[in-house]
Amino acid sequence: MSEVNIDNVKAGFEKDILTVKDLRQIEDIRIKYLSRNGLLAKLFDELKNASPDEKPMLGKSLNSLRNEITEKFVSLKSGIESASQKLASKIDLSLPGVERTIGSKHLLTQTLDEIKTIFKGLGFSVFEGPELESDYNNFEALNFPFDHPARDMQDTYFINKDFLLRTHTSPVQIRVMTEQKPPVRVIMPGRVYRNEAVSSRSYCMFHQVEGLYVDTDVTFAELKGTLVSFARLFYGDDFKYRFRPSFFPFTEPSAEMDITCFLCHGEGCKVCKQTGWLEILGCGMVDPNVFKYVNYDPEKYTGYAFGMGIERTAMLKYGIDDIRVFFDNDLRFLKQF
Ligand code: 2U9
Repeated sequence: MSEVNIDNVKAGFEKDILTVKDLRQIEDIRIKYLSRNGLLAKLFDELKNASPDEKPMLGKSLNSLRNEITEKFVSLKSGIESASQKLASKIDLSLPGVERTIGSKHLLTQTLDEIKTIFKGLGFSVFEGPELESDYNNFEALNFPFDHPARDMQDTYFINKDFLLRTHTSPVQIRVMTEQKPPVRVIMPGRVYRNEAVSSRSYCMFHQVEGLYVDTDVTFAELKGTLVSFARLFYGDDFKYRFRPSFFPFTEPSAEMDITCFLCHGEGCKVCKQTGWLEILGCGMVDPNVFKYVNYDPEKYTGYAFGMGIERTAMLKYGIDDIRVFFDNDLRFLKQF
């Protein structure tokens, strides 16, 4: 035994008591230093081996270390005991618990979830792509002419000459077709950006979900069947529908799908602007030019595509008349859904 051991035990004890927080840790300290097999007992045991010259001095040092450790231990223990008694007396176990408010999914997420579930049931898988896109994927490969107005800074947020914030989710279709050979049957949901004046009808950022099916012998009749099935599952059975001819650079022929207004049932009201019809989505057969950009043989494959705005879809279904409410974070709106 040597003075060093006494010093080590003393230093170890001083360090250990700094982190003690509760009665369980206090008991650990007692066992480590003061119990029958503790460090102090070990030091006393080793006293036997000391030389007769050293013994009296070492015995004295050990006794004073034991007294010091015991005193500090007792005062630390009583301090912790009285602190925990005080805390216990402050807690009123008869009080009712604090009620936690539980959040819910944003209406846009709920709407998108519903759309995804329906299309998954119709055999589509879900694919997502980046919001920052190349001009090539967003415009060029989608058959947009170089002088198309959407390519103007007025309508598109350009990052530089070659990159931009995507204006639709259609570039994801280009990515899917570049990576996979037909058959492909996918929907692509996501955020898109347009440099437009903010109003009750338009916002600089919104969400779309687009769909694409490419295989041999895909027809417009299949496009109609799929979209009517979707509309029946999403909007219910009580409507008539029509497909109106339209134009998109990436589809030919193109159409817009209308259903009879579910507020006035086709009679004419404020929501359908007295027309009796609501436009719910755009669609068409993929333009063969687009297939050339992704190395699909336009002689072998045909495909259909469609797209809808998620805000617009939710607005139609729930009779919301201002797109800005989706982004205001006003709980009076959000809590209704
Ligand atoms: C590829 C080929 C075809 C996607 C399509 C629409 C029609 C459409 C609008 C609905 C409202 C966008 O949110 S909105 O402003 N979209 O009407 N989208 S066909 O067609 C594609 C896409 C990619 C390669």
